Amino acid sequence: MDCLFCKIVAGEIPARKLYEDDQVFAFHDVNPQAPVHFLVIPKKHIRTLTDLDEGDKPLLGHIVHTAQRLASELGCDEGFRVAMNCNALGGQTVFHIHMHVLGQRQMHWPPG
Ligand code: D5M
Repeated sequence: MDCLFCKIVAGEIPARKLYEDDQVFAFHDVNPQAPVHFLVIPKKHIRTLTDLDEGDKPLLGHIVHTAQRLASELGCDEGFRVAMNCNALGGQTVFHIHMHVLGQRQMHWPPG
């Protein structure tokens, strides 16, 4: 499959890995928008949030829990932001769902 993030999971493209288990993979974003900026992705290829089905609910919970745990490990307990961009209008550029986690700077609202 021609998917950048599937290739990262498979080890075909290098990434600065933070965590991996049987379901998820977490790595630093190559273009960080904050002092801490990492991505948590499912190992399973899901193109975008509109492709989720009922059976993906536990996986999404695991992604959120992994994001929170790693944010805490990276010193972000004072505050951090999670974001998932969905489809082109939502700003998604890599079509394998991913949760951005940003921290260690003041966040603002609304995002651009
Ligand atoms: O975000 C896609 C994100 O993926 C964006 O912040 C850059 C990041 N990215 C792209 N290629 C890589 C590699 N090779 N390693 C790490 N991070 C990467 P989106 O929400 O789709 O706009």
